[in-house]
Amino acid sequence: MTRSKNRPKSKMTKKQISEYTFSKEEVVNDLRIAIESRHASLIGRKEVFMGKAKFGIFGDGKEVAQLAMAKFFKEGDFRSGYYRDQTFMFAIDQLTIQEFYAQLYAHTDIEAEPSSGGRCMNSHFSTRSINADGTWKDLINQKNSSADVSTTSGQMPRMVGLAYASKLYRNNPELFDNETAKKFTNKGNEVTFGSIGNASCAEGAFFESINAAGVLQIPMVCAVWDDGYGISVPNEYQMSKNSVSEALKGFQRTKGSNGLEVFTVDGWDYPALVKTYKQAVDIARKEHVPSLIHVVNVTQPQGHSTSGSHERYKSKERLEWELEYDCLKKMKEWAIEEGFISEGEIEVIEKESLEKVKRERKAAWDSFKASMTKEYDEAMELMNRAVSSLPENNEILRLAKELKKTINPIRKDAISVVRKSLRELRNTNLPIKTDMQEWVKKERRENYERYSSHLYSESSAAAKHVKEVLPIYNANSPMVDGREIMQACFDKMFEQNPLVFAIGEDVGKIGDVNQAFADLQDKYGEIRITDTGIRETTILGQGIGAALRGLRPIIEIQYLDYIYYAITALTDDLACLEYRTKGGQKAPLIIRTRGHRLEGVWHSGSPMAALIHSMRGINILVPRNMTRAAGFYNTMLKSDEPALIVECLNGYRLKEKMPENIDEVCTPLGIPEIIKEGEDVTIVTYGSMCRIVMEAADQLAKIGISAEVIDVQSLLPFDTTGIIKASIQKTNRVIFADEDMPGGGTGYMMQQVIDEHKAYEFLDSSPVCVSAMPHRPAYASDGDYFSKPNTEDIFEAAYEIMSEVKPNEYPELY
Ligand SMILES: Cc1ncc(C[n+]2csc(CCOP(=O)(O)OP(=O)(O)O)c2C)c(N)n1
Ligand SMILES: [Mg+2]
Repeated sequence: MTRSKNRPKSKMTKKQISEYTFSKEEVVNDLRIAIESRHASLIGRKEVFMGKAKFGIFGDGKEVAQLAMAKFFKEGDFRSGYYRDQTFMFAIDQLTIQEFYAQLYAHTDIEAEPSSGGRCMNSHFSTRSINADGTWKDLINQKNSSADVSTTSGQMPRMVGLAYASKLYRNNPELFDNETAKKFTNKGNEVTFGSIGNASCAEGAFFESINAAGVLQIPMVCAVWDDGYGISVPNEYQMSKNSVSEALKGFQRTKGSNGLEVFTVDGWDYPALVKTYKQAVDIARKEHVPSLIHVVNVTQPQGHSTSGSHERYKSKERLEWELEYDCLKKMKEWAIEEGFISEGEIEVIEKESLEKVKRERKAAWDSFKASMTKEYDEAMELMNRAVSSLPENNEILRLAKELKKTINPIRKDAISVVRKSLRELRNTNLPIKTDMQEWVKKERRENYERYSSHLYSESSAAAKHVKEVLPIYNANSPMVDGREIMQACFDKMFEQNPLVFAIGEDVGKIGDVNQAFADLQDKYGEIRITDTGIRETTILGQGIGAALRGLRPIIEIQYLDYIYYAITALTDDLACLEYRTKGGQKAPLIIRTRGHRLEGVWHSGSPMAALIHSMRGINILVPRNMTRAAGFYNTMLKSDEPALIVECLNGYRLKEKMPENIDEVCTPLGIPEIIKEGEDVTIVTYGSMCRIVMEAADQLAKIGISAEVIDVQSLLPFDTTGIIKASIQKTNRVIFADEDMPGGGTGYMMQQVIDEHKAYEFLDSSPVCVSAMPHRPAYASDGDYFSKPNTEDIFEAAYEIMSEVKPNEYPELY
């Protein structure tokens, strides 16, 4: 291979120089992919400016590096990347140009747009891991991409987890012949390929992930596409030393230490990129050592996205440099110089590629338009009939005309006019009214499927299908500490299912801070019950990635208050995973934590509303004791959905009777339990508050007030059978009580019961919420008493209601 004098010197470091022989066919094919990808970007931007798509973000300028990345990506491997990776997806044959455009237009059919069924902005890539019935595909036989998120660095924690799964599969001998594992792994040889933008490396999740990868020693090869900017902000504002690889030098592994391989290579230097990737992937696959490949001098020919133009923030010199160092230009020059291709041949490829991209774009647009035609035609027909049925109504005529002249009508246009027309038909009994009503109902159903399905699993393994199994006790069932119930439950899980593993701060050697995993590391090995660093985001990421690859993680967040450190991974990634892929991926991850009452500002939080409203898509379970908690773990393990299980911090030393069937007990989701029957007032609560409410109920009973106490048990899903409404039908009065702030968890419960379940019709008194003070709880017992709801508060809330009903019997207390 000769080097031209004119071409700048490669940035490859010495260690990167290893042999790789290119074939003509390979180079020509790569060039063709890159050229097609560039045309796809250029035409994509025009589509947005023509108003056919709402927003566009493209991978131009990063084509060549992605060809190199794709070259070493094998079946079973995973990608965790971001919106610049279209060329990679084309090169691994997991995205067609037509599909690329289908996503730009938001085509809702997964056959047309398999990444997200039209739910995600363009350039959010993913492959489908699960079949229509919710069962796993053989991921070991396909090339996989986990589902992108828009948030910069959101892909990083999951990247760690996907790579961590290979480590678990390689190091746990019990999984070598496991039938399930065979769908996901060949002895842990799979590599996870990542990508991130230079500016996004300034995020905490990036540094946490790099550190975790270096500590864990996992097969993760992460590229940084460095175009010098994050939208308009240059590197000097983003990164120490202006360079992520410079900043990360201390992470470079050395003899006898862990860490990463850190490479730097130019984004226009095709052979150097290929060699670098070869080396990094070889190391990852063989040794399970991670790499960071800092791909520098990358360009962005069209600027960041369709939202602006880069002329506003790039200097003339920079723009000129970008033209000169455009990776396509450089790759072509190299290929000609090396004799792989002639200029004439390139011209032919350019022409053919442009034609192909235009063809595929048109096919995507035609198919997108056709998917709307049925609704439009149906609505138009209904409107025409409405016009003739009610000729004197000018509004219907106006709406019909409006629909008729809409250019490129979308579903909203069709449905909106029919809904508005129904208002005009309200006083008639015309057949068109019934037909329109039926049509709107049908549309609601179909559009629910298009835009709102798959928030939770829709398979036969959905958590809601797991049946309740009650605990069985015998005459000799011992009373034990709550933590022993948990320990017995986990012991059985590890024994019975080799795919189960647990990680978290202090869960390994000491068996968690409350010892529910005590002795289990000794019994099942360090690979099954593992200590981690203090890094909640990547603990979550380890769980998500491993669950995406068929394992059954139980990951622990040491205290509920610390969950905020993992909130982005929870809300942006896990909670919307099944939704944003329209049922294409799932991560049945169990998140274990403990919360509610204990001591002080950061150790007794119960921010349930914050979680309920940021984590739709994850089940949120709040057992009042450890037996119910064990039942939830068993339920979730039988299901294919993720859950957050919040154990009661003050429950580990309380005595409970050990069930005989601890490995079988299943607490059902969405089914509250009436823990005390009563007639006068229903008190709805959960978690540690159950004991306080029960104490108050006993005290109320002494003065003749009969409270019915209901433990909600699961907040998401919430009372799916109407038990609370039925109780209110009996008592006609209700109190919602929890430890969250005012308007938080209680506000949510009240909305569910009064608004959603329509229990207001049975109420004879105003519903009452008892919650904590609107600040974090103060320290020590008095801090708890004056910050959180206590027995007296509950007693008095119920008393006050009854005092309004029977003032003579219950005169005001004070
Ligand atoms: C958490 C978060 N913050 C901000 C944004 C808005 N945003 C989207 S892309 C982007 C710039 C990213 O730059 P870089 O990482 O260098 O990637 P590039 O687009 O240059 O390839 C920003 C600020 C976001 N999507 N997510
Ligand atoms: Mg950038």
